[in-house]
Amino acid sequence: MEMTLRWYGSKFDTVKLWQIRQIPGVTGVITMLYDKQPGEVWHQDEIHALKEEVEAAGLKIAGIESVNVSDAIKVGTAERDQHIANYIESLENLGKEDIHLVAYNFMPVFDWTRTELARVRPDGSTVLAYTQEAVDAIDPEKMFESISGEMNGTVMPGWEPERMAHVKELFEMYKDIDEEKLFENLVYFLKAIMPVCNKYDIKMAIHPDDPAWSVFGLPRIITNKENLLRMMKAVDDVHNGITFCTGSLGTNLGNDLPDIIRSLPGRIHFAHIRNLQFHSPTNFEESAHLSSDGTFDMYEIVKALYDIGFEGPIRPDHGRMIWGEVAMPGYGLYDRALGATYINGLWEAIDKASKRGI
Ligand SMILES: [Mn+2]
Repeated sequence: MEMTLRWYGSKFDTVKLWQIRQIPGVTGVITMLYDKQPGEVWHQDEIHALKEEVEAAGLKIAGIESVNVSDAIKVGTAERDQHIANYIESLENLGKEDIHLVAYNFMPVFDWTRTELARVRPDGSTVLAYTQEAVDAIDPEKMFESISGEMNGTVMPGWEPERMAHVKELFEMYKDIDEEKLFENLVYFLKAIMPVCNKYDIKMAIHPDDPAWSVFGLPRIITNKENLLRMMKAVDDVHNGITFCTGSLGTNLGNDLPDIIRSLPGRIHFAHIRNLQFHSPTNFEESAHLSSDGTFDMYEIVKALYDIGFEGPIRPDHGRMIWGEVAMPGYGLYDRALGATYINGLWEAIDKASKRGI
């Protein structure tokens, strides 16, 4: 296991590399070229410059989150093959720069959905939250407007104003796409990129849908154990793997997180760990990472990752906004640093107990 933090680049992130370097046990960052639109080629010199910047701060690039997949690829439009060719070129350039992990998602229109970005908890911290009632009451085209005021002036991944300006057209593109068609398009994409992934040993790690059910009538396919296993089988190559995100798969209380981890040995390449506190099955908020602050048993989750021999990067996923910090919602320094330290503590205890045969 390698402890990491997501970093949005010096142009966009309020958190600095030198600050990340001071979190005990954090050795790498998960980052990307944030100026790139889905479908564009990532050039080797651009990747190289990013890598040099990170390494100059005493850290390494542990993986890319994300090389985004364009809507043309997800829908399967006429532009799809050109965008896949560009994606392959980007992977090739990442491979040449010795980067071997790429996260991505296959969610239509919205990358992830929350209805509040700053719900106040009893201790005064603020967190991202979701209520189905709020989603049902809102016109999807107004979704961006409704939450953009809470973004603290930042640009949140998947909610770029340029994309959101075309949200009506995006919905139109997906109108004939059901879950089967979306799955077929995912398999088409994966089969096309597997040769370059094999050549450079690049592990692809799909991020689960968040929340793990259909939102605004859009299809969702990466939602549970059955679908994950189906995807693994459809392209049975170690480079076709998963970002195990507790906060996304865990939105569905029917998902047994440690059990899903144990069913995917060798195919989980990256882990996002956060906790959620549920008020009802469709009303939840993100909590501190600690088991007792939310619904998930973090010990059991980390233990399952340990037991399957997980060797990839972990990053504490969204954290609370605490201690007066102003940052991108979910991506402040302080609570993620606490999360990293807590997860490192769990890992150390599990590792030592295991080696002593306890
Ligand atoms: Mn995640």
